[in-house]
Amino acid sequence: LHRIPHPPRRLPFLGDVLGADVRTPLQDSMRMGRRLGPIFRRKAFGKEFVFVWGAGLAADLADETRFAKHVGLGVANLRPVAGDGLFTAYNHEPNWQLAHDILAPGFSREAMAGYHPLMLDVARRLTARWDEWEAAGRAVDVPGDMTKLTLETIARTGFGHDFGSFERSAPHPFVRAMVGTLSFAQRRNVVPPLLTPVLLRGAGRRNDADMAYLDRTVDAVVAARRAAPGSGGQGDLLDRMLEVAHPGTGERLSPENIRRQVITFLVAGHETTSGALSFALHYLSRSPEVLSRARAEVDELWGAEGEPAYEQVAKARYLRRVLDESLRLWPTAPAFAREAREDTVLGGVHPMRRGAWALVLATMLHRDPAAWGERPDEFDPDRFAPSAVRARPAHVFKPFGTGARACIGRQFALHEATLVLGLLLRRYDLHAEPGYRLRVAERLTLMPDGLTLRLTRRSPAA
Ligand code: MNH
Repeated sequence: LHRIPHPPRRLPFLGDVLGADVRTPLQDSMRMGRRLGPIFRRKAFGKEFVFVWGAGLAADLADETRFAKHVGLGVANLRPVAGDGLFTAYNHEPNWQLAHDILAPGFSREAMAGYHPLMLDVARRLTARWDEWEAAGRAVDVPGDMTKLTLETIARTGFGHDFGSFERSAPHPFVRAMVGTLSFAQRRNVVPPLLTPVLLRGAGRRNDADMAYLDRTVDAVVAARRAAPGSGGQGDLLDRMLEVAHPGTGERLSPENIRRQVITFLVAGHETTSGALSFALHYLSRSPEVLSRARAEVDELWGAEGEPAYEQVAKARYLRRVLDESLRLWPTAPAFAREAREDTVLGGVHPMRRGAWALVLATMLHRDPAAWGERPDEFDPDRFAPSAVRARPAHVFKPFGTGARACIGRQFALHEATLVLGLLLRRYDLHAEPGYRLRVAERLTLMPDGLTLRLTRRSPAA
């Protein structure tokens, strides 16, 4: 451990909290990482965490024979909400493999093609709303509206449920409860456990109320489906949860586990995609050349009118690079933890005991000059041109995590986000607010804070 640097001034008991802000633990860690290098330690309240962001070390941690997902920190703090749902399950919990095998076919190409018309329908609701805002000359609330879009998308495609987000002016209470529990889980990382009952008492009570609200909402969604089996059309995620037995063992998910899975998918299935779309719109609004290239591609592939078919979405390669580049700079799930399966030596230098773990800072890994060159902070989608990708080492782009526990919804998110970005570019010119400087809000996930854009309808024959 002595080989791993840490900040110079440490306070007794409190640790490395000088200059730290409880609202931005991730961005504080990025600053520390810039000073201390590719692996560093950070201590808070008697607990010490190891952070890794160097390309070589992160690639070593991606070795699935020696390392696995670690359920710790923010992820562990979500256990009261998400239990042994897919995201928060411990590797050894039997419900992980069971649910993974039952749900994975829900993300196959065929399943995705089935979701496509519903995704289009939700996108239409967004543009109907943005048309009104445009006509009124008002700026749109980008993260707010992207959250409406992605929540409706996962709720309708996965669970046949309509939250009616676009018919509301305020966020749906489900979103407020979700943001509450995510923020609470993050704050529990930065408050000493012994003081949590005192410092977070009021917040703890609100959190209990938020969790109860999430449970009630989900129970109602499940009850509605049980009352009307088959209403999920050609079989959605909820049908799989309720009706599909494990292909090998014949085992099924328990009602309590289904509850945890529904919460998991409703939350994991929209919060990060919303952030990804929002960051991409921010960069597009500030990069006219990128925008016109992406738009030209969409015009050519999808035509000026009408809706793209399922297969046409993945063909928008340049637009996909825009999205990848946004996820490089601001991976909206900004860190993930890896633990040693057995005693091992990280990078041939740092001994780790079985069970020891480190946090991979994806935001910094994605800016390591060793992999990304001398100007890693610049937005440049051509970094994802095939030749550039081939020239880079493996395991340096990890917005969806790594290994067996990587994101199950990756294709879902990429399809949805590419589709929506394309539709928006085709329809509107985006005007950044002149005074806006990107601020990143943290609640375990990342979101551009206070981002608004003005729109004008594109002239049809542009
Ligand atoms: Mn998703 C796991 C990022 C969209 C459902 N997701 C992960 C992990 C990352 C991640 C990183 C791994 C975390 C860890 O190692 O601890 N996810 C994203 C991002 C987007 C995203 C950046 C959008 C952009 N995720 C989605 C969508 C869904 C989803 C959409 C569902 C429809 N993600 C999950 C689930 C897991 C997960 C479920 C847990 C998988 C497992 O452990 O088996």
